[in-house]
Amino acid sequence: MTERIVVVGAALLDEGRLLAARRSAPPELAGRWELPGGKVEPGETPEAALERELREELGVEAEAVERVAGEWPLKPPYVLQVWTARLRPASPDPEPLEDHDALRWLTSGELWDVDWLDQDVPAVREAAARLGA
Ligand code: 9L3
Ligand code: MG
Repeated sequence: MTERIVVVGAALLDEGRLLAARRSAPPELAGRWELPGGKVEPGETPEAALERELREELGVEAEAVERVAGEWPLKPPYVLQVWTARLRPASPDPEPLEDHDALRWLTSGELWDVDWLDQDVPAVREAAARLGA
């Protein structure tokens, strides 16, 4: 079985800050912080998946902006890819609707104040370059 399934994560940027989301499930990931997102469904583009996941998880209308170079292994067969994203002008503010129990907008100086999932650390480091960090 060599098929890989892409999980998209969003580096959602607003006013020079990056959104971090604290997972509430599953138990082994609960309490750790991530770039919100989820699995790309068959026939879906990664950008569309990202926008759908952000709508479902956070209630926002977001737009994928650009791919962050790199790809990071998750539990097989999953791999993590990251896009920067921004809120569309009329978007509601993000709220933790499902899968998360807290959100934080981090400035570049606060980026490492949260306990990121190990898998997300290299992606956050890359995305941080977009914050001027
Ligand atoms: N995952 C890791 N980092 C992320 C995301 C969005 C997801 N930034 C991992 C957690 C799960 C799997 O990928 O094991 C699928 O994610 P989800 O559909 O449970 O969000
Ligand atoms: Mg998710």
